Amino acid sequence: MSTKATNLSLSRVHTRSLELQRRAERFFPGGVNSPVRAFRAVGGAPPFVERAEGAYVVDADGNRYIDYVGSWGPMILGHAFPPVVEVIERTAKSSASFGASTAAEAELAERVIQCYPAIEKMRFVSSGTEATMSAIRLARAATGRKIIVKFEGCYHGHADGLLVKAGSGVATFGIPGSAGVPEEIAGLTHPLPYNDLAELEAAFDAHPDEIAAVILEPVVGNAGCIAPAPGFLSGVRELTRREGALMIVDEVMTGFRVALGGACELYSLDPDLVTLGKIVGGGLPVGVFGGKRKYMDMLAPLGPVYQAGTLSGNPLAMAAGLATVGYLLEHADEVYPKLEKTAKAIADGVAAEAEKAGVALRTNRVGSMWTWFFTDGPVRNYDEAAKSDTAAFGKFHRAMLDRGVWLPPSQFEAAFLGTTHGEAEVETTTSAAREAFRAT
Ligand code: KE4
Repeated sequence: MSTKATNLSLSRVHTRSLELQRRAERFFPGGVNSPVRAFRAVGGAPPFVERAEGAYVVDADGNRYIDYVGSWGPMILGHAFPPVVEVIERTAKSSASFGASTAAEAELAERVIQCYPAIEKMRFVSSGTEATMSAIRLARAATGRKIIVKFEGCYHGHADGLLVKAGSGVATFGIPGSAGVPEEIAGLTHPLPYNDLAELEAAFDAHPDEIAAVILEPVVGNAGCIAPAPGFLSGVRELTRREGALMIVDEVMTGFRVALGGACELYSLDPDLVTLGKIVGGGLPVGVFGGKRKYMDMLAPLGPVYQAGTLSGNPLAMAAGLATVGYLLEHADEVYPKLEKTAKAIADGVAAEAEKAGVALRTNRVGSMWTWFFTDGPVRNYDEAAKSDTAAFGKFHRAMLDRGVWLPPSQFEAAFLGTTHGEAEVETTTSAAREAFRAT
């Protein structure tokens, strides 16, 4: 597949994707295995992807797109990164899974801990949801407390207690939480406004010795991208330490993304527990929860907190993660400056086109994750993000898709790019935006 800039043709056919969507709807609710893929927030039928390479995906009708979803974060080195492809092919020849320990688990763990000094011990799981769910259980066991504080618009996966005022698909569909979560469970989760330390302090005052943990996205991606206000993260650390609650930093999205050591490196954080996912698996299902040894050693078989997983530490996933994290470790000095340069050019380039077209757009970006909010005000928390004109975003999304640019299909998601995005993609994306703003 050539990597030359994609054409801006509007005559995109989606016949095959429509057929596949109709068939998929016979098997899966909404025809999808994860709600946000249904494109409900932006309208139109979702293209079905057939293959991808580098910065490009190709759909079932042969249409090419510059990809800014990147599997929702994992594809930081581009699709079909040759070392990842090669190691998966090679590893698969020795079987895909044993249900027994392998050397590869410790090899990847060593590299994760090299990037995350806050992690003294860890455990692999198969998704970000499992990682955060397990970290919460550990925090409750370690403190003997029940209440969990999260922040509105943050999404930490779909474990019952974390679907309260969550972001991502929950925000996309405008639902306060999820049906099926008993109020006895939802009531133990207290959602607060992001970037508001006074509200957090008030929560601790109202619930002395009752809050087990505060879990947060250190850079929000699931309300769209929202950066921490200066002092917010250190304030959370100070308050949790003072009040005997654990600080759980959910880096499933930001880990290895905003820096090699994620937000922990970028903001010099020392949390009690960290969760990881996405990039750490190189596109295969991997989640991590880890942190201080005194908490992690409470896990079975050493301690009383049970947690397990059939495919935890899966050999293929370990191999893909090792190839990805190993490459990032070795080439960080060139990878992260390149990502920063390209992301800045794209985010600012589109914002400039919006300004020329008189479209109200607010760009929030941290490294190579960003969101264009269709609003003229600042976006520092979920309430402000929710003021965005989601209809305008939907029109923009479709106009960009028709011009070969695949953005995350929701105003309340972050866009991502990888090391294979370059000047050609900056040019095409900016030109497509110029036309899209004119057309919508
Ligand atoms: P998974 O269970 O989807 O692997 O991870 C849950 C999760 C936990 N924490 C953070 C900060 C996350 O961003 C996620 C998952 N992110 C979404 C995208 N916003 C996954 C995409 C989807 O749900 O299809």
